[in-house]
Amino acid sequence: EENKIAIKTTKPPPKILLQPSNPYYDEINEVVSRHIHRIYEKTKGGEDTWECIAEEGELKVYKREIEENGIVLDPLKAVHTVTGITGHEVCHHFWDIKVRMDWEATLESSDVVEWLSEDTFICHNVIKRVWPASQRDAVFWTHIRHVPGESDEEPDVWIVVNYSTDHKSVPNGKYVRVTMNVAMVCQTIIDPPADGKITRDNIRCKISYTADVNPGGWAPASVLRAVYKREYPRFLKRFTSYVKDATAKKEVMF
Ligand code: 18C
Repeated sequence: EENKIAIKTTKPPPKILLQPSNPYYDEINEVVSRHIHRIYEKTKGGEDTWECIAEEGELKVYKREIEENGIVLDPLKAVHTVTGITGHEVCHHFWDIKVRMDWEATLESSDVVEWLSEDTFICHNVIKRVWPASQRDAVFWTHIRHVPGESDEEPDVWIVVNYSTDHKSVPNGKYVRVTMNVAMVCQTIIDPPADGKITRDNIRCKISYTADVNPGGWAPASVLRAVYKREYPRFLKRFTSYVKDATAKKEVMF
């Protein structure tokens, strides 16, 4: 109930990007830079430490099995290339909570807890219950950013990071609290046509999605791994086709 009140009294987004005076500023910058650097690290041979759990066309989903005190912490990463959409469009739809429930299949609810700036807010996700485990929730800041390419040859980057935090208006206790560090990192590739008129056919988005999730309390490892193996590829397919549909008839948002 406390949560409902917090949501009703949430102020509209401030029309200003994240400022150095914001108490989250340093943490957000640090976490975002780590994710951005990761895409430039072309680790040779690194792939064999990742196990491919799904491959379908351009989509590849990998995991690494890690358990700590019986809790599954498997880091997950996925790469995908999708034609007809830009990184800005992918990130916008991943970040915008107004459309989240249109593509999220594993949530019961998702609400804004507090706006920090135009590009950042704290939200509360209640995740659907998976039998026989207890129901989970998550509180995290979500931040969207456009970053210039590292060099002249590198395309610009659009990124969204969802990173767990605490908030007084969503006390821990009703559900088992999941923690996460999730990033959607995108680069747009344009193959200009001979006539110079760029349409959606000439655009590709290279997506790298990573999820480090701690399920909180105990959950049966075999069930959890089976749910992840089914849900992450499903999410990536469903979400990217959602973005394609949502943008198809609109002007390209570069
Ligand atoms: O990144 C995604 N969504 C973001 C915006 O909402 C956000 C959310 C991340 C969710 C992290 C995953 C939470 C896992 C919770 C563990 C649950 C324990 C269950 C115990 C099982 C024994 O960053 C997209 C996220 C895509 C999610 C893929 C995996 C999530 C599995 C969650 C289980 C819910 C299953 C619901 C089954 C019903 C399906 C119709």
